[in-house]
Amino acid sequence: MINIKENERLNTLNHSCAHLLAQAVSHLYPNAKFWVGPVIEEGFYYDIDLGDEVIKEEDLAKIEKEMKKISKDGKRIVRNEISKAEALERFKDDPYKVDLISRMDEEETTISTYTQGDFTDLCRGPHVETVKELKNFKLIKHSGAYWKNDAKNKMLQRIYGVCFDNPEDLEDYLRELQEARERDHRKIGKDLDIFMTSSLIGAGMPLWLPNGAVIRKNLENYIYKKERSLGYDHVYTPCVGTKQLYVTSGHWDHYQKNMFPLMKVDEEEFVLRPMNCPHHMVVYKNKLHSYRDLPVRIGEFATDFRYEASGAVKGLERVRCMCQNDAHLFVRPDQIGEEFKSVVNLILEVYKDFGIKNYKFRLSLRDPEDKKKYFDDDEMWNTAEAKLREVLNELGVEYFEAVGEAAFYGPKLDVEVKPAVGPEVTLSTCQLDFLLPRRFELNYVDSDAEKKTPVVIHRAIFGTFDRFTAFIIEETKGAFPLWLAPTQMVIVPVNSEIHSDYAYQVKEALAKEGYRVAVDDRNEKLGYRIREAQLKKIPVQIVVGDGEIAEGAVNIRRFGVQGNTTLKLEEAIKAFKEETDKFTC
Ligand code: TSB
Ligand code: ZN
Repeated sequence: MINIKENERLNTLNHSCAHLLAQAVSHLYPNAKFWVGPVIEEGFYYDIDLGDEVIKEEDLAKIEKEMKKISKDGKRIVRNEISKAEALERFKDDPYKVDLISRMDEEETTISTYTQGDFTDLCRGPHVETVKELKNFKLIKHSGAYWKNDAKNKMLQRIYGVCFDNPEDLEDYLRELQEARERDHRKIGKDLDIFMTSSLIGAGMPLWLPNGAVIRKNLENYIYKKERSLGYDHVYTPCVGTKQLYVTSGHWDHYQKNMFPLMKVDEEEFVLRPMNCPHHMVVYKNKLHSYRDLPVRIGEFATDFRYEASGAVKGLERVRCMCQNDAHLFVRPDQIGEEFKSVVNLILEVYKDFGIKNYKFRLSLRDPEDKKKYFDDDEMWNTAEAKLREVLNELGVEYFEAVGEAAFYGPKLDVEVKPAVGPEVTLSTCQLDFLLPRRFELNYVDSDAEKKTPVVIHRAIFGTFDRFTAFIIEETKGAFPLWLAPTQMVIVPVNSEIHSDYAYQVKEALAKEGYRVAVDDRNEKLGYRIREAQLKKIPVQIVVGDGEIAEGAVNIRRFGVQGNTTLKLEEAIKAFKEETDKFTC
């Protein structure tokens, strides 16, 4: 979908349309007060204080109608420049504008306002010439939004919209938007009973329902098998740690704003862990290590808790309670390149297995100016960043660099993907760290019998099971591959009375091989039952009738594939196993 914010013309158009929206709202709600109305990737929004009024779905049509009326009227949009003092005087009755003006740069001697008919707003511009140009718009949705994104502040009404130059572009965009909404993992997750949320549990704390749990378990098995074959050892560690643990790791100083607050138990202070690295450092330290033992690879499917703003949490994609597919690799300095390469190759292999094609590698580097955010050791940063670049170039992997996006302990390679709705997110990550092993005083005995400090590579291939599942739901639109689908096959006897026994025999044979199979022997028409299985996106539908019984066979239809094939039951099982064994354990 087009990024409206980054297209100059559409940016101006949408910005102007935000003013048109505000003007219409000012007509319909005379007490309305306006906060900000920025352009975003998907169009624009305006945050409005309507006192106690809450915008409802049906209000949007009413506001759109008023916008159309103003647009037809065709007033010019006039820019004026006034001094900061004048602006403060002019808007003195509007606390929101006073707040904005007061925070403007002292050097900003002139402030611009834009007026169209009876409506004036503060704005840097630019805008279109007349409101007549604002014809092809649509108000998309509304929500509550805390003033300045702070839950302690008043809840404002946010109205979203979008505007184009011509009706065709608007129509195309709305169609794409509809498709994206259909693909949204929150919708599919609900329709297919994958996960739920409950205010009683809390924002950002999704519950994985049985169907979701099957997917997750299979993802765990899949990656566990791969990691075992690469020499990883898996551990289980608690999802709390003492405050001291996180003081030692440096998270307490650098990551506290992302952490849940302290808990006091007796005289000890604990935190819910936001990351597992400190625990894994302690595991490494439990044993003496020789240079010959390295790399030591400690993996865990580990639950973490992070503070995410309530407005930022999103389905399974951005949660407050997550499970990382985490590992910390303890390597000698001379092993960094090989091990980093092995992680990148694992990422590439996994993405290939899942058919993920649209992703970008991002090499996140520190901002050398930002001494507060990053551990201060120029040599460490320069060496680490150079090493990662070197390996990426050697592998011929395409990537872009992002300054100021590194973790506080080192540079990292992230994989960025675009969800159906909303901005890009990171899935996989691989991070180099020279700091944590020093903080925990880790060592290994080198070939010269000297104690040396290992380097740590943090890596999460799926990122979290939560985010990866969200992404896979959107990639597949809920039509999961056979090995991953919650219900893999449904057996439909042609006639429930006559063919059910055989259907259950087939089910038993498949279940014995580990497949998740259901029988649909309801007293409904065959076509209806097949259609319903298709609607549920079940990968395999098996029809059995007289012919199949006589031959010991099954008639197979695949989701999204035209036609069907008949195979002997043993042959069918062999074919299914060939397809799924690679992914299962
Ligand atoms: C890889 N210490 C490292 C670890 O060893 C670490 O925690 N890295 S992280 O902060 O980047 O998190 C790992 C992955 O978790 C990210 O790449 C991202 O895919 C996922 N993730 C981060 N925050 C959230 C969240 N709020 N909801 C869901 N997944 C998240
Ligand atoms: Zn880590």
